[in-house]
Amino acid sequence: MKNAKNGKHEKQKSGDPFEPTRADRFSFGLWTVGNPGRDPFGEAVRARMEPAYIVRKLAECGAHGVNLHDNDLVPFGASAGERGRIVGAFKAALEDCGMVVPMATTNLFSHPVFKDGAFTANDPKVRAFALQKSMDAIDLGVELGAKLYVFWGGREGSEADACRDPRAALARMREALDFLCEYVREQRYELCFALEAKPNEPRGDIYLATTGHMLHFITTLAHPEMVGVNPEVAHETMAGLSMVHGVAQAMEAGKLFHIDLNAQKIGRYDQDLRFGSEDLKGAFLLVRMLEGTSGTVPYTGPLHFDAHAYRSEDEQGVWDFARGCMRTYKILKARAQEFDRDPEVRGLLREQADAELEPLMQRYSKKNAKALRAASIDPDAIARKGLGYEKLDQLMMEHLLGVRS
Ligand code: DIG
Ligand code: MN
Ligand code: MN
Repeated sequence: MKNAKNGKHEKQKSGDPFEPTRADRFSFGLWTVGNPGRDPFGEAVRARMEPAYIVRKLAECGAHGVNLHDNDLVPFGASAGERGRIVGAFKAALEDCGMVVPMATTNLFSHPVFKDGAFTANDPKVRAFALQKSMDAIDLGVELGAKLYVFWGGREGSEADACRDPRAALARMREALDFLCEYVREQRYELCFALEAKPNEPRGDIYLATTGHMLHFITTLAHPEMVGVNPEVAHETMAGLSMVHGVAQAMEAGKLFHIDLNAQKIGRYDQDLRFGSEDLKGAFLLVRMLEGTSGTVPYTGPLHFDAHAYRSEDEQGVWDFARGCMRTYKILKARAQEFDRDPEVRGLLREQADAELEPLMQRYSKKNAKALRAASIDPDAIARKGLGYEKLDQLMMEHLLGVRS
């Protein structure tokens, strides 16, 4: 497996167009493939895997990077000596396998101290502890080469909503993020933040529930230029929203700093399923937008699968899951390229241009308003015209189903 050139592990070229390569920028969190299968109704079904082992196996699968929460690597309360030894072994595995750490984050949800939240907790000592832990975890992420830092406020929420005014929660979240932005600037770290929304679970309601909420919240921060979003398929779907529309708004705002890819059935708990394994049309349209196959500017950040194997699986099933995430992404990318090259599709998508009307609407002026009001528009004629979307969607389905290329 070793490449003579630099001793790094290179994928054997199998000729399979859907085999992942480093260039695909696929990443997995230690907690994803390392998920032992524990759930609220049952114990772990898989043994714990050492981080260095996960790095080697992900490299074999063709991944580019591995992400982590601080405590995925360094146990809570580990001594400085233990931290040094653990981080050293992890760095050696990364170096040996030619893997990188695109993103890091803090576990602000497992330890009971965070039972009322972290940055938004009513107890100032909890909020202070969350900042201490986050600064340490940011140091670790930067030491491992991360350029992105995710904040998922898993416990930032409520059940008994009289416990705090939600506006106080927002103010505390802003205080914490502004503080940590200043920390990163003072340390001269090359690091951006990405905020991840989720509507509920583990809290009855989580503040800043969707990517749309986050996009507004970012505008209220002291350093909004340092902060973007990390939308997750399952979380937007849990909120009953379109992931594609949320990601589109983030891209349009220049705020898609990271993305959590997985799959989800609507109306369920956070399933974090293998990418593309539910809502295949949604996954296709998401990949189409991320890859810009219709001619739009593509997303160039990490493609992170925040997902885990079914509890039914053994370790082999975990690697089947990881390969499935990446293969499905690459297959959908190829299908989207074919779809946007299809002459019939392009004909249906050709923009209805109107050289007279459009300039009048693009900028207000008295002259434009007068001309617009004078324009002759026949609403009944327009209403009678079909738009061909049935044909367009059927063509998309046929590309997806592989009967049209
Ligand atoms: C869950 O969707 C969250 C946490 O796993 C982590 O903080 C974040 C990073 O992808 N996603
Ligand atoms: Mn999730
Ligand atoms: Mn996530």
